[in-house]
Formats: sequence, structure tokens, C-alpha cells
Amino acid sequence: MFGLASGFISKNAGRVEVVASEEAANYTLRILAAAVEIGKTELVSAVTYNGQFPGPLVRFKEGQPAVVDVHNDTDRPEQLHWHGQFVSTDVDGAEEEGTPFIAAHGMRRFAFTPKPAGFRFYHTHNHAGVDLHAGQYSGQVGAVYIEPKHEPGNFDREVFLVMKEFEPSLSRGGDMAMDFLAPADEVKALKDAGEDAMKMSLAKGTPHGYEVGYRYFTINGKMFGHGEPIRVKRGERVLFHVVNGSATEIRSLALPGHRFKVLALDGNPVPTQAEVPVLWLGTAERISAIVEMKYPGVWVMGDLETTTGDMEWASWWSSQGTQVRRNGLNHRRFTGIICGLARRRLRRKPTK
Ligand SMILES: [Cu+2]
Repeated sequence: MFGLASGFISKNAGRVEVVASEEAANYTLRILAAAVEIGKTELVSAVTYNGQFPGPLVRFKEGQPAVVDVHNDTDRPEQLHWHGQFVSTDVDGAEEEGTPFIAAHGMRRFAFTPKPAGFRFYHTHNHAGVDLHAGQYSGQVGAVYIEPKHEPGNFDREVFLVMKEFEPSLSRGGDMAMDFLAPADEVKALKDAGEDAMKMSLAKGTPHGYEVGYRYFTINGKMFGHGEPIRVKRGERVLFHVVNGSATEIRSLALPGHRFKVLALDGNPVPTQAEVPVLWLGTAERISAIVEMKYPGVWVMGDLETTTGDMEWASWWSSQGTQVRRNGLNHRRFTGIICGLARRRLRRKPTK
């Protein structure tokens, strides 16, 4: 939407200048610290877009120019990166590519033609280093959908899911076993690059053996049981656009009893649409997949990881259609969302 605006005030590095502009922005994003209610009794403080998590869904149209105003209401310079888009370095949002910072308490107007079509996202490009409150450890993630000119529209509804953890800390707890994700054939160049990076890091005296762990896992900023269930009709074809907004973790997503038909990876259509029971997403990875909701009942769509790191399928889904079992499941550490056709209202049991 374009409207009339009477000039535009830009604050940069303390300077205030008026930028002649006839255009109102399509979107205005404010980077600011806010409390995010991720659970009934869990509030986390995070740097967010517009005080919410995830940031607002930004929809563009392929080939149509867009204007986005980004205000930085924090005390640090910021970068908003348009992940997955072909845009000029001035707009891209990566300092190393030459994008100017959005000054602390300043703003920048981004005018560009979003492309290519598909599921993209935006996030901060500040390097956190060892500061677990900074950069991608915080709450700066939002989904972008660039509507293609020719949308096949082969679905009944679209649902955007952002996976993200909160309250990181360093631990020696270790990650979940990921060996089974290793490819059958190793790429030597990649392996060497990884080992070189490790050697360099150790040579610099970086302590060895710590992992970043998280207190809370969420989908769309809600812990398991706190979000609104996704209510569907039988036979509905739901197109899920899932982004892993984690700073460090590989995440999985499964919906027992159902399969995902993968349409696009990282927003780009795949040549062969495979059906899979589980999606695996590396950091920043995106998957667009259709689920045909065939079976009535209440289902938990969630990560396979539990506190113990075991895969306990049986413990986290319910075929009863009336309530979601939480046996053996630590819902703080579990990422899940309730999804399905409920015959009755969900009964929520106290979980403490
Ligand atoms: Cu990125």
C-alpha cells in the first residue's frame, strides 16, 4: 500500500534530516527490547521487532517495489538482514557486504524490489560473539513471504511457524545425537574447513568443550501448550512455512500420523516433491511443506528432542482426540504446537 506522507524524518548518528518522500512505507519495523510472554508464567526479555515475537509477517509481491522503514530503538547499531533475497548490498543488511548500520536510536528506509518469490525471512546480522544476549540469540526473527506472480494456490490455508529458543547459557551438557543426519558420503573440503576452523579457534585460546543450551524452546514464541492450537477441518491441505530462527540448533518438526509433502527448501521450489515424516532444519533453514489433515484428533506438532535427547514418539502424541499427553515430556525444553481437529475442547492439565 502506498499513500501520501508529508516528508520523512531520518535520524542517523544523532543527525536529523528530512528526506523528501511521497511514499508511506509498506511496513514499519521497530527494533526494541520487550518482554515476551512465551508461557503462562514465563516472560523473557528480548530484543524484538515491534515488541512482539516473532516479528510481523512481511508479505511482498514479486516484481512490486516495496518500502520498509526500520527504526532502531536500542542503544546498539543494528543490521536487519533480508535473508535469501537478491538485493543490493546497500539494502542486504550485512555489514561485511557493505550495508551501513542502522544507528542506535536512528532509522533507515529500505526501498527495493523484493526477490525471488518464495519464503524468506528477516533477522539481525549483528555478531553476538560470546554475548548471549546479543545478535541472533535475541528475538529478532520474522517471516517474509514474496508472493509469486503465478501462485499455484494448491492449498487451503497457510501457516507460518518460527522456531526459536530463549534464555541461552553455556553448558557442557552436549547436544542431541545428530550422527544419523551425517551424509553417506563426506565432502572432504567441508570436513577440512570445519577442522581448520576448530584448530584456529583452539590456537586463539578459545575454551574447548562448551555448548550453548537454552532454557526454553518455542514455536511462534510460545512454549508447548501456550499457543493457540491450529484448528483445521478434515481434509484441509495446510501449507506450513517453517523457519528455524535458532542461533545454533538444528531442529526437527514432526506431526505424528501425518506426512509433509515438501514443496520448497529455503523458499525455492524443489524439482521433486517428496513426502517425509519429519522435517529437519538447520539454523536459518526454511521448509515449505503441505500436510493433508486426514485424521481427526488432537495432534502435537513438535520437535523430536526431549530433555533426555531420546526420541520418544509415543510419549508426546495423543490419538484420543481429547487431551494431549505430556507423560515423560518436559514442556519447557520441548517445542510443540497443538494442531488438529478437536472433537472436544482441549483439557489442559497443570504441568508443574
Ligand atoms: Cu541470514
